[in-house]
Amino acid sequence: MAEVHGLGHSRKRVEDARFIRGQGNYIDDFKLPGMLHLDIVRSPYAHAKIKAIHTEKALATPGVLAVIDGPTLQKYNVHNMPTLMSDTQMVLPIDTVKYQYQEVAAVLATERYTAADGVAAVEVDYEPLPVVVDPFKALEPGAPKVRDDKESNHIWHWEWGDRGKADLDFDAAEVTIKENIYIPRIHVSSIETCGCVAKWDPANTHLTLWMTTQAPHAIRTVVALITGHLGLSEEKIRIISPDIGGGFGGKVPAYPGYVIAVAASIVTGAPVKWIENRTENLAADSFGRDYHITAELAGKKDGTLTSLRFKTIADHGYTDAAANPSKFPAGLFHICTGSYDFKSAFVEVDGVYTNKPPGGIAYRCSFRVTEAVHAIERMADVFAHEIGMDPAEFRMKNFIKPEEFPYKSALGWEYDSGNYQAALQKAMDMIGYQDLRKEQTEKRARGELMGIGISSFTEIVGAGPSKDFDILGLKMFDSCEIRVHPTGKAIARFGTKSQGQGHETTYAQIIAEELGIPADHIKVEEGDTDTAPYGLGTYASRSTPVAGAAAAIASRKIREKAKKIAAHLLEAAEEDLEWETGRFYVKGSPDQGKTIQEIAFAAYTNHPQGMEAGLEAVNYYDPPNLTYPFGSYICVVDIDRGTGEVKIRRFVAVDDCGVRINPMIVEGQIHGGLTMGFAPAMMEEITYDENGNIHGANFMDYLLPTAVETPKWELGETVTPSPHHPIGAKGVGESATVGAPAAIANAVVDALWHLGVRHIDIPITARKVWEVLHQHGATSEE
Ligand code: MCN
Ligand code: CUM
Repeated sequence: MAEVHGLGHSRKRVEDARFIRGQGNYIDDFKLPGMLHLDIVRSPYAHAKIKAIHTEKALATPGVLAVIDGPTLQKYNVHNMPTLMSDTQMVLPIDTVKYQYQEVAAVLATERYTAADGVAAVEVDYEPLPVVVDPFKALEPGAPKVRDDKESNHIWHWEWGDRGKADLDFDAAEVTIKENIYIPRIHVSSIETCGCVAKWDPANTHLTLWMTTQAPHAIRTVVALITGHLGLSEEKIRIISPDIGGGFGGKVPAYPGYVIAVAASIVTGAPVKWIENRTENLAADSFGRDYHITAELAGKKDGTLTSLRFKTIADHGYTDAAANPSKFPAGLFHICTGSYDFKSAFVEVDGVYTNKPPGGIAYRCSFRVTEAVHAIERMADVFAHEIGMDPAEFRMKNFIKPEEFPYKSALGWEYDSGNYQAALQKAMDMIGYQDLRKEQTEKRARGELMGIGISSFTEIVGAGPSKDFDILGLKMFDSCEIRVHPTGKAIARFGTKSQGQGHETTYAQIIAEELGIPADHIKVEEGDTDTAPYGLGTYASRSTPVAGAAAAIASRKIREKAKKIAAHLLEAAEEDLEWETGRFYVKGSPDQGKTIQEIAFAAYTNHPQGMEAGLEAVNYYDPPNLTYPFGSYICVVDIDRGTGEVKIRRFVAVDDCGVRINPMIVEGQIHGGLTMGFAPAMMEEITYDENGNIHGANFMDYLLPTAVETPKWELGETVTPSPHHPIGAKGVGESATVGAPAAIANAVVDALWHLGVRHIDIPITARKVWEVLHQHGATSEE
């Protein structure tokens, strides 16, 4: 039967969990008195029956206290948990495993190394079952069934748009193009892996759970809902997300390890720590992408686009654990009309079960937007080349025009604001586009391969609007609570959770701007559910659009009250007061005024009779719309005909995220984001053999770019404020990851189009390019 690779449970494996990082308050460093450690036995098979788990040797290992398996958890009915898409995920299996590296059992021990030794000593008898890893094969009649509890491997069908109208526009089109575009499975590689410390206090029946989560409140509610029957109600659960060392979406879902640690702490009464190593992180946690898209565009010979049809097969692994808003099983994939004015559009997506780990968005992308952007931006280039038009001119012709905003897209989104022409023009000026085209023509005549690729993307970030957005029923608003202390200093707490985005700086700046309290007098706190106001957390670049807005609104509420106090102190009517940053003064007599610090002191020492003392406010912000950041990226590549190596010579990125709160942080976000766009475009990919053995479960096989491979980024900006956001800001955290891959892929195909190449799937490795060159008889020897 299936040949499998050994999983190598060893001490070495535990040491691998540590990776270079800076100082901080990380789970990996947590030590509590009497703390126990968990390590996990994982399946070498992608699909197998568990016939027996032999624990004798493990239990005889000094320091090993217990081996926990599925049936143990079943007694408390916590062997399964709901996914964010209301599917079922095993915490530990009762009898069958569904993917390689799936949790089979957990070993509890006094030391981390002892737990690993215990794992190595557990023997499991498996009976391998037929495996299906290809989602197309999974849909064929007679394919091995991944889930016994489901009718078939088909999870759901979702469609959006007007099929009839799109079909008519395709029938009437002068030009139609069609490509198959695969966006491979990839995995985030945060500096810290996932982990937790669960501490059950039996005397007070109270659980504290320090965990690497991007959404602490949502986790608290979910834990309360699934453990309510055990008496663990929500006020007895405190989730604290300390420094989590990067999230990138991978720390949104709940993983079995968290649940097992909680169960183990409740049973033993001791604190229990679980932390993954690098391989577990890569092989078992939520993945990103894995979309097989058949994309079609229709238009006229003069380059006018008319219609779009995208059909997608989405590989979800063995359970649908996509971190999507409930209403949108394929996320916001229907932003795929991008920056262009289409008359009609129709998209359909089918979700499929396979013997792979679950997941379905996590990788710096707000709900399938990268897949949408990659497909439309690749297709825009194919269309332009097909009709012999310059790809920049083609984009300029089809862009939604600045005066058309707010713009209702063919798939129903209302884009808030944009000026796509300005961003592309700026990128073209920065890179010297016309000269590069001239150079390309000359080089082509000499047989040299040079390409220029453009990506003019539109993002969609900032969920809520709560009318359309919820996760497991929890509405996607977000929150800010500000308390101004008597001495004019303040603390501000948020329902979001920074993972390295610098919220401590930028939130303080928003409040400073609104209230005139210096930013370094404002303490920003997130991630502790006992103190922070309820919020849905940080992902999908929603913090600035939603919690950032809440910070501005809460500040303005404080200003309202401050005005009343100032009027009282100045013995003036409120209407006669003017605000300048940090101070109210009497109209016409600017020297008669009170600073926010004086007002704050009075709020506690001399507030008007009949008014509540104190100076604080909270806002739960439900955005009226999403924000639509955008940008134009241009990439120049040179390709070696001998080796197929692609060298990125230049990469210009012009981003527009509306008003920038902190330009340095925004640039940092774009630098990191571009590198995370470059990575899957050129290097990262997780594949499986037909038996479900993973290729890419360590950093020897899963290639991450370092400073050596990463190109030099050249940044530019335009500023088109969001009309509905209180300070005109849009999100930016993911834009560059979303926009970059298409620019790189377009540049490579642009270099090869004259040879007859229309499309290359990412990652664009030297080997792949060499093979393409060879197929077209175009390597240096041919
Ligand atoms: N910002 C700004 N002006 C704007 C927009 C944003 O100054 N107009 C600032 C913000 O105030 C914030 C930062 O830029 O400090 C990012 O803001 P935003 O776009 O609102 O995104 P979030 O804070 O919600 O961060 C989430 C986003 C996502 S979803 C992923 S994935 C990702 C990313 O951020 N993960 C990251 N960037 C990351 N950066 C680091 N270091 N680590 C991660 O895990
Ligand atoms: Cu989907 S990666 Mo970010 O949204 O945490």
